[in-house]
Amino acid sequence: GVNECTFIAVKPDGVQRKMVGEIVRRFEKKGFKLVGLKLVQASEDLLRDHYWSLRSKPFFSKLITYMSSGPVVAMVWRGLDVVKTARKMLGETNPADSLPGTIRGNYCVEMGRNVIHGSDSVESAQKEISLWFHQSELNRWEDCGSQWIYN
Ligand code: DAT
Ligand code: MG
Repeated sequence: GVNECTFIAVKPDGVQRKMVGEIVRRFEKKGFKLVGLKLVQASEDLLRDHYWSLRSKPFFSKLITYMSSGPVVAMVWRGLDVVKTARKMLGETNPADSLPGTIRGNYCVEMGRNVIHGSDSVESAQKEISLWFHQSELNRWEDCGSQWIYN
């Protein structure tokens, strides 16, 4: 629904490559509402919790090293079907399979440096938001543009 939220993170390579502005711009211009944003150096413990479902994969330890190699920009975005739509905006997990126009399709080439994270379901979004943000860090501001985005 309209009140759905998703967790988006610009990964360390995206921060290093100065892609934060471009990524925020895309979500803003789409019509989604920013409800949380911070620059964080994630601990390995946090990242292991975040990627818990992938713990038995062969690339897991490399993934944790990559994700803890520098700060990430953690965000919460809200809007109609934002979880699914954000995944479309990101592209596929493998940048090589991502269509041009998507973030991964436009700006990266390898799975191990794919620039951005987005929750894959409403349930994982809720888990990830509570893992990365305190309730007090989420801002319920009134968006004066919402009447021009929703009818
Ligand atoms: P996504 O980030 O598209 O949700 P995922 O949750 O399956 O993908 O995996 C998390 C991250 O792990 C992904 O962004 C990049 C990395 N990854 C996934 N599959 C991989 C693989 N086969 N080899 C190397 N890295 C992989
Ligand atoms: Mg995932």
